[in-house]
Amino acid sequence: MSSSTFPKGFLWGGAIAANQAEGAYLEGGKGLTTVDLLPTGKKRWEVMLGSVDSFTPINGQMYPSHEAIDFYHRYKEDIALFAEMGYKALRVSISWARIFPNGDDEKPNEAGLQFYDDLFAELLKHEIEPVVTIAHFDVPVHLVETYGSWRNRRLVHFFEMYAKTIFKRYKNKVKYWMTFNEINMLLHLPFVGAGLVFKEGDNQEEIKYQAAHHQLVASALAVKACHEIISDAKIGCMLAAGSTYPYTCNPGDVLSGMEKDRESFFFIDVQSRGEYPGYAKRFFRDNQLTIEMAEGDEALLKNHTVDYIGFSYYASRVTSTDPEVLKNITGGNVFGSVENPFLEKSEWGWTIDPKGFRITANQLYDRYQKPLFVVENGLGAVDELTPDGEVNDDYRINYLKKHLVEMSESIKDGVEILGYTSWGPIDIVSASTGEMKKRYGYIYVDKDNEGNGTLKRYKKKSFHWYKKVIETNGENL
Ligand code: BGP
Repeated sequence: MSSSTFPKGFLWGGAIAANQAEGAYLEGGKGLTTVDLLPTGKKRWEVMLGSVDSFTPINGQMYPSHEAIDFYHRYKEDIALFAEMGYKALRVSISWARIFPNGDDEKPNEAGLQFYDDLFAELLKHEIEPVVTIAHFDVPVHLVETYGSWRNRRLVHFFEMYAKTIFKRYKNKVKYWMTFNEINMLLHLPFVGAGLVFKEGDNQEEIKYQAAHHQLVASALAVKACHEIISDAKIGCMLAAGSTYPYTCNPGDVLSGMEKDRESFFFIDVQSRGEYPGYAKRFFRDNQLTIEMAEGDEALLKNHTVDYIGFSYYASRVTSTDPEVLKNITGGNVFGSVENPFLEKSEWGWTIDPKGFRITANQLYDRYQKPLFVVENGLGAVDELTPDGEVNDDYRINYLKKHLVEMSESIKDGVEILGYTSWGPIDIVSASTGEMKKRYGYIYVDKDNEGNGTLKRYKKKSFHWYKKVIETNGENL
């Protein structure tokens, strides 16, 4: 019997985020978070870009994260389905505002702590490892309104307090942690990545990199605390990854591709190598950005680097120096990528590039020489539930199969990968659109964009396919 490429103990599973799955947005003592203020439609993008400094009144309006798919009440049923698929791991995030409703509370909210205690216990009952994201785009609104969110250094202290609280509470249950989800998203969607709301006259670039510095320091403090409190834990960073291809072999395009990748690598260079790279210092100089750093920050960053590199992969990117080429930027992506004429796209215009997955994994491993963890990958698509409750999502099986083949090629290349938690193992709210229509799951949830539906769960065709993949440890893809 041919042995599988995937190592024994490979962490097969799925990934969700509190704000996209839980619902119960004000239940159990939870405070409002930034994501609770995101409507659907055009306004969503304006808010995500940090360009809206007043929010439509929240009470009485139902926003996508308010109910989501009610995972808060249904997690036992959903975890039983994940266990039926044979999951070894489930990536979830803790909602900061369930633990500290205002973010700067003197004491944590016990009901919030208890909820995740029960959730992790349920996972462990099914022998599923919790893989926990400490911050997945949801900042307590009070921290935005009172301190200006991550532009304010006070956030470092509040985050450290939050991280230490959950490490102490869950140290016997959770051994895999990561700090900020897609930390590089801060540059592109500043409200989503860091709760930033810009005012008239703000130097937005400087505020974004100052907020980034605060998050990088907070991340290092969390790494330090995690190693002190949970000696056998692994704590990582998390990057929205995807290698950038030059549109032509014109050296200008190649240089542009390198610089585009460095926009994202900057965060991981600091979190994994422990210092600001020279190109970042040049960028600050060339753009007259003054980043305030406190005494001791450099030593902190140097001494508390991450154990692994977590990343999401959805697509590769393309850049060019030709203004004509730059005119056809693909829709729906924040990285300003131009169309790749060699590749297909999803219904939301996201490039589909399985080989890019192997390129990206090799590039990250070559750069950091630390274990990788694929904590997001998947296909958002419009699924059709037939009258007899079937969803024949061969297109999703096809997408995932091709990506898993390339991931196995990466492992054959010598890339060490801890696990693969595909994004949205169950249909949840889409981050960019706030809609249910963009479905990723192996499990269909009966809820539409308007919030109608029974919330009933249905196993899609891909449910049975992925179950087999896990059963055979990826042997017959
Ligand atoms: C990443 C986020 C996830 C998830 C994913 C898919 O940026 O980390 O939260 O949403 O994108 O994106 P979308 O839901 O917009 O299709």
